Amino acid sequence: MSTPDLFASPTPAPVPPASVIERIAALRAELDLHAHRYYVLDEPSIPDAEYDRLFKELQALEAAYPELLTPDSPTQRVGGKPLAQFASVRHRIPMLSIRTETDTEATGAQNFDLRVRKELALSDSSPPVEYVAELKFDGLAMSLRYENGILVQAATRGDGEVGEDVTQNIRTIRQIPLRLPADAPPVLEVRGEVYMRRDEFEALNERQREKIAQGAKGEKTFVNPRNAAAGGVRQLDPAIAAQRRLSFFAYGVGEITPPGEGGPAFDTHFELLMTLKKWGFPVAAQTRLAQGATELIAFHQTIGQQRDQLPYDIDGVVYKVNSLALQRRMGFVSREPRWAVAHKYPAQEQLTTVQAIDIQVGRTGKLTPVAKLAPVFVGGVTVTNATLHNEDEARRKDVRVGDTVIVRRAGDVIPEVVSVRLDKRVPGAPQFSMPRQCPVCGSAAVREEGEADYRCTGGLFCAAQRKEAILHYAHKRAVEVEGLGDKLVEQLVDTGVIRTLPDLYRLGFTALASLDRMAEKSANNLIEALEKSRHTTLPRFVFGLGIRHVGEATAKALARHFGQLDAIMDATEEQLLEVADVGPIVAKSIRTFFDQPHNREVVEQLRACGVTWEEGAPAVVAPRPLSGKTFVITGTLPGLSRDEAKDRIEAAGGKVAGSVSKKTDYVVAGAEAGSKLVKAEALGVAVIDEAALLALLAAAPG
Ligand code: 5U1
Repeated sequence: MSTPDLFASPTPAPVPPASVIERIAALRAELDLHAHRYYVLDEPSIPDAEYDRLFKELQALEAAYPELLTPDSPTQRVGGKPLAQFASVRHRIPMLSIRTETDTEATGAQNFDLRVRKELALSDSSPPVEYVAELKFDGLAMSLRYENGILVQAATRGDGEVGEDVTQNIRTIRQIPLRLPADAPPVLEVRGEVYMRRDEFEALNERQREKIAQGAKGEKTFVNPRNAAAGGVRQLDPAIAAQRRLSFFAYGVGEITPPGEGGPAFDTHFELLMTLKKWGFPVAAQTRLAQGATELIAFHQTIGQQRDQLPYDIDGVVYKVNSLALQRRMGFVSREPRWAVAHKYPAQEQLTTVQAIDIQVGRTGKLTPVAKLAPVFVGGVTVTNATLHNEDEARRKDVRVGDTVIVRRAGDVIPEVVSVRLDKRVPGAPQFSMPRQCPVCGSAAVREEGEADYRCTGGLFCAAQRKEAILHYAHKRAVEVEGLGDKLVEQLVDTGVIRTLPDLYRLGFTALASLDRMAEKSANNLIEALEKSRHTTLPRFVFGLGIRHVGEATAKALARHFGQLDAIMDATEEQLLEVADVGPIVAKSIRTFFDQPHNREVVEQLRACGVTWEEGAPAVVAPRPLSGKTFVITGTLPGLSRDEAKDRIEAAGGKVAGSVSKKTDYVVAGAEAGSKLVKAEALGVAVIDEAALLALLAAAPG
């Protein structure tokens, strides 16, 4: 009997062919190059699809030859497992902080230049000192350590001596090279700032607001990009950090191989920055050489004017003595170099008080609560309004009239209340609640399930929605009034020539011709187009009313089903649900629209103005197989997404509910069905799988 040889070496893995090794190297180099062009230079040179194709090819080769996988591969940015906690890192060269000049006027730059000149014992007749002027990013300081060209560690500043090892998260930042070119020194620590772009911050908060609106627990919005970036860097799970889409700018170095040991020799800070750029690090394009105080002041002013248009927050600019020899001569005091200063701009966050909470109605009927503020100078302008976004946000932040709040204004973004100083709240201040009526037209304001916003339902009548309603009505796929575009509607409404949709048909030549830039011919053309639009079709008219959720296809289905406008206007929700294209949300929206007397009145006036269409008999409708049946979907179905299953059930006349009760007819259960399945079994409700559902649906037309 032979025993297995426990110590025999395992079957050796096939040696990867040279062609594979070469291809992997070529793919990595090419992907690194394109990522650098895309993320750092903002100059993509291949389509995204081509990048994805190369990336997938590399992934496939690495999967086939795992022994060729290296941590610096572009496929390995989000590779690590969640950590229990961050390890401490002692900085080999401390991360200094920077002296701050809070005088936001030109004198701030002059003071620094005077100090430098004094420190260097320069006389009045000596030439200006050469500086490097940079941006002061509002993010968090980071040290990136490369050994033999590979990123081996990323550490936060911490107390300047000891920081936290956040390498896994920093690897997910596409702008940070995982590998450096061959001429980079054996040891290089790059110091810079991790930040979040404003558009990424807005998008992140929008996603957070949606999650909160849908009832997600433990989610919150972020106060500003800096906090969102700091939170991202300190995520224990790198997959979450990757979703934050952070960015990086380099502005200096820590430890670096000295020239005597094969490292590079730099004479100036500017030369150092340009070399970092050459090695693949993002360096802000605004970085400039500046001669003396005059050019520092000019830089401060120019960047101040550009500040709002920058895609990220800055809180000031930084001036540094350019000569490294002079920097060494000046040294530092209490962890701050004497050769550098941060010259601030007016803060982007300030304290003020809430005088009222008003409701603004947007062009599409969205109601937004807006805090009316005691005027406050923030981010360089005086702010008197700040958005509270929606009911959930206003409640979550619990902003009340009389509160002291922190307001933020950065860039072109609308000012925002970021938090309330609860310690300063006036006792008894009532909680904010969203009105149930549109403050502009008095129509009902409704919030649909799963949505964050309340909307005015007086679409045709509401002054706030007038322009949008007219444009929609005149659209070529709706009632079509040729030549009635954006600019003209703007002019007609702003000059008060038309106030409501029917006023369009009361327009006379004189009123039109009196408008700015309206030639006689154009006025005649518009009158002709309006005349033509009087003869329309029922689907076009229904679509033109701009009822929420009623697109062209639904309008056609309604017209086909009911034949006449009055029948649509008077239909109950149940009757509307009989229409092939109409589910509960759409039915409710139609019903609410026609329940507003103002909307009906506008329809009547349009008819009185001679807008006509051919009416027909209602279609003979075959009874739908799932009419009157209620379904609950639970778990993951093998072939249909939940939305698809829901759409198909509703199209067949059935209803889909969120929870199981005695009234439920069927529970459709997929993989990993949970408590709903248990409840269905307990209540004796029929449980079916996807196949059985498809069989029920097969009996449905279309
Ligand atoms: N641009 C820039 N920002 N920043 C921040 N340079 C710069 N340098 C810093 C800091 C804290 O510190 C060095 C002067 C040590």
